Amino acid sequence: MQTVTGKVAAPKAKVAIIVARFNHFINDNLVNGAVDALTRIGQVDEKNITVIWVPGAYEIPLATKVAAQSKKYDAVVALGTVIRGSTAHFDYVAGESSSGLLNASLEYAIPVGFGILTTESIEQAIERAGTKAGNKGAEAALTALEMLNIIKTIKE
Ligand code: INI
Repeated sequence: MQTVTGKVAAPKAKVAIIVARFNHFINDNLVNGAVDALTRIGQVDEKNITVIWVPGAYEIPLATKVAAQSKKYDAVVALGTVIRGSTAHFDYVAGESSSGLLNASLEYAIPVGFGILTTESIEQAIERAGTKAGNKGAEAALTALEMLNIIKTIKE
């Protein structure tokens, strides 16, 4: 029997963090968590991390697709916050963002760490952005690196 598991460290990886400006006071913490996890745990060189700001979560899939198409990055970390209480079109923004990211990931076979918070309230978002429920930006970053290593191993 052979088993494939992914390591997290990817010292040579080039990573794009694509993040929404909407709710940026929360997203700033997701970016900090992602950069910390990429560099401290993933051993990614800080000069190989590019942070790309887009208007909102709805725009993240397009930027992800273009980033993947450019072949400049080995992995993408998508970060944003969609809060149900603040928008009538929560389901559209959250749903389209999520399915658009999956689509880009599958089309270009590039790992996309999904760090878009979808919460009922601002409090829940804060909890997931570096307070009592951890930092989803860091989790998404580590997942992207792990998938990058798994894909590499599968292809070998
Ligand atoms: N964008 C977000 O990232 N989070 C939200 O909660 C949100 N709300 O509440 O509407 C949001 N809307 C903007 C959207 O992502 C687009 O930028 C906008 O519709 C223009 O295309």
